[in-house]
Amino acid sequence: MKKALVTGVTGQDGAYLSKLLLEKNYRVFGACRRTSSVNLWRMGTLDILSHPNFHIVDFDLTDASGAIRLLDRIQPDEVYNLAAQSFVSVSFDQPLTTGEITGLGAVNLLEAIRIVNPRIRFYQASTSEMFGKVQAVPQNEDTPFYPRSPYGAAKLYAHWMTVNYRESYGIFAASGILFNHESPLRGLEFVTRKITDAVAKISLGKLDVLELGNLDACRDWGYAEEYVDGMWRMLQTDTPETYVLATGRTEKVRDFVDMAFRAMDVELEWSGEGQDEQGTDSRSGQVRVRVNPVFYRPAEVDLLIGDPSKAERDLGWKPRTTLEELCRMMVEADLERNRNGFSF
Ligand code: NDP
Ligand code: GDR
Repeated sequence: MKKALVTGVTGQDGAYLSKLLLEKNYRVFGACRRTSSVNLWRMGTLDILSHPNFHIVDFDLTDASGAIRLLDRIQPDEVYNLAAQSFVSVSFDQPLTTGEITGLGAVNLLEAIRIVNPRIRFYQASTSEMFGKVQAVPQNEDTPFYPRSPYGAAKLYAHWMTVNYRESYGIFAASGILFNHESPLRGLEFVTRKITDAVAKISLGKLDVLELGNLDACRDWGYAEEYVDGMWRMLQTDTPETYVLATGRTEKVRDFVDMAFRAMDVELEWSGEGQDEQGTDSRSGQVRVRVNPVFYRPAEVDLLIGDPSKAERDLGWKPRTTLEELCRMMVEADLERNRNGFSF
């Protein structure tokens, strides 16, 4: 039976990946950092907490000696590093913490692998945020990087260190440059889930207006459950490489807002521009969406659209769920949660 260590297991991807690995008959060690409140709801939703092959282990990514001891104790075949301070907005307020966790944290694991057992395979959760300011469209594995946030810069450091450990020490270290991927398990701070949760609340009469920042940013949004399968595939090849996972379709934040309201049979009419823009329910005349400059970032990534053809060719990986299907799935999950009186 193969053993995998998954960092960031309390997050969206960690939960989906653990479920996938358990289905593939792995023994899965989910690494959690110590917090004062329990944060196991995603694993609970996917019903993996009581699985006999699933084990929660204590680990903070910033703890270098803890990484060595953990790998020595578990002796995993594969390590998936999904832990990060992953919210771009917060990285502007906490650049040093973000650098320590999101950047240096990956090197703690790479070093531990080098010291404990260089045959352990390593996956690094890299990101389209590394492309940042548009250098080419669509973006692929050869597109130059230009990160636009402390988060993007920290991830770029971790990405290059992954490549470096691959080339310097022959470690099987793969880097997945994943474009935005969403699901009903997405954190409420990210824009898609913020929108679908608000749309559910508005339709249940629990909220009047949704406030957002830049509506013109374009993102390539896919379905998280499909993307974790791509991560696994990257560690099953003969040679470690860098792969882009994306859908190849880009939409504006405003278009996702329209899509989510349409899932509730509400058509929005847009008026105004920039910070004065608002969306009105065409039937009731009520303002439902308003721009609030507080949600703008010091520097924005304007246009992300990925070219996943290398992953398609080498890994047989392909996105299947359309953005409309994904958006509807998220709205329906949020309706259900809000009807039951809670949303995480
Ligand atoms: P989440 O924000 O949902 O999860 C992040 C995870 O990292 C949480 O489990 C969190 O734990 C953990 N974490 C944070 N700091 C530490 C630390 N010091 N020690 C140990 N664990 C820590 O992210 P996603 O699941 O969406 O993303 C997974 C990874 O993929 C991240 O690295 C992200 O940056 C990257 N990525 C995500 C994309 C996306 O669209 N979702 C796209 C490209 C890359 P806790 O619950 O304790 O906070
Ligand atoms: P992103 O995701 O920064 O792409 O990073 P997020 O959903 O936070 O933002 C996407 C775009 O929406 C714009 N936006 C808003 N964003 C948020 N969060 N809240 C708002 O109110 C709002 N209004 C407009 C943003 O400005 C941005 O342009 C995500 C994370 O998962 C990263 O960890 C990951 O690496 C990348 O995706 C790929």
